[in-house]
Amino acid sequence: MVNIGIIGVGLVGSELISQLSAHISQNKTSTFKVIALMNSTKQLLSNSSYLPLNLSSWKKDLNTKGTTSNLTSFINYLSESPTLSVVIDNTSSQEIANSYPLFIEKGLHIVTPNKKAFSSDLNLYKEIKEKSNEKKRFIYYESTVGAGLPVLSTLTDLLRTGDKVIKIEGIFSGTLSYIFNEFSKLDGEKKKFSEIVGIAKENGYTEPDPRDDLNGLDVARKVVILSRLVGKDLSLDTLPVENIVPEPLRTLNSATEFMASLPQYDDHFETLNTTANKNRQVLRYVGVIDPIGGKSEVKLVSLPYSHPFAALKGSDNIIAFTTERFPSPLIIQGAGAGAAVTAFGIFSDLFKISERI
Ligand code: NHO
Repeated sequence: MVNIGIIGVGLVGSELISQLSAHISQNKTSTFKVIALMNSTKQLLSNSSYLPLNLSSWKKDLNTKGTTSNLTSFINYLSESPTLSVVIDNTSSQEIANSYPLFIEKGLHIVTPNKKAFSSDLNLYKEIKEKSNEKKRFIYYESTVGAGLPVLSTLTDLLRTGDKVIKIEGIFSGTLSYIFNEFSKLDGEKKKFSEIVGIAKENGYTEPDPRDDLNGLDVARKVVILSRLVGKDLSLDTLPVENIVPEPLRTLNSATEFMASLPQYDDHFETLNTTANKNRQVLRYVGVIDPIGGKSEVKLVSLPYSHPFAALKGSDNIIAFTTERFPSPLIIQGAGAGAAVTAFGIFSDLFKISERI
């Protein structure tokens, strides 16, 4: 049996519980057992026999029977379980990420879509990698890049079989993919930049404040994660990142003020787009990992209409690996945002761990 504790039961965590619940009810031989849940205010632990929680009433049970969240007691409960346990961190909390070395010390395996541990302090990253090797504990974080797309697993396979990565380029943000796929095209209906950002926000594709997408930090974190996996000590503070939020709008107090002021900059974005279109090019927001030249960066670029990134649709991600074995790049493309595909990535990581322990 694999005992599972889930920290973070928001959009992604709730979807993961639905996918787990469906799997467990359809597979009599399933080895997964959810024994503990936690959000920022409450936690629900099973009893001392580590019986599975009832996944059809978890929301109500967490609210009515849950006790005040306490990370120490949650982790101790999991680590004292008679079978090996996996903790799934579905938060975006730096505090939880900082505790991964402790989780590993306590004998837990980790699965997470939380980018913080792998893209913040380099020392934390190194400590986690060293401790997990030393203690033989697995830490899988496929969903941090490209949601459920097999990006990290593909890169890991290329590297461990001896391939040499020359460059990785991609459109890593579902939100920015949507915005530029809609805004920058050669044919079809043309909309204003602010209008498209507004539609993306209304449909829930953006962060509550779209500046958190347009500032490039989310893409930068993904570039740092991939660079570190390739073996480069890249950090957010040394990576060049093009923040496309117009400078005067960066200090506005609220998302509402930002959205109200964005139309003043429609002409700026329109000029960029028209210049690109004149050369039969389109605008795309890309991340580049350049382990050899050391020129990793995140930026808005103009790409020829024939480029694979130019034909992207909706909020899809695309990642191109150029390596010694794949001089014509190996390309991974597909839905890279949303709870269903993110939870799928987490769930498949869970399967990988369960097959190895
Ligand atoms: P929510 O809905 O805010 O839920 C967070 C949960 O964590 C809540 O239950 C909260 O109470 C709990 N929590 C927070 N701090 C806590 C603490 N200290 N202790 C205990 N519990 C705590 O967040 P989401 O949306 O469910 O996201 C969860 C994680 O998945 C985050 O790390 C996020 O970055 C990551 N993630 C989410 C998505 C998504 O679809 N929402 C994606 C990828 C990764 O592919 C997705 C995507 O859209 C990517 C991106 N926006 C793009 O490409 O454009």
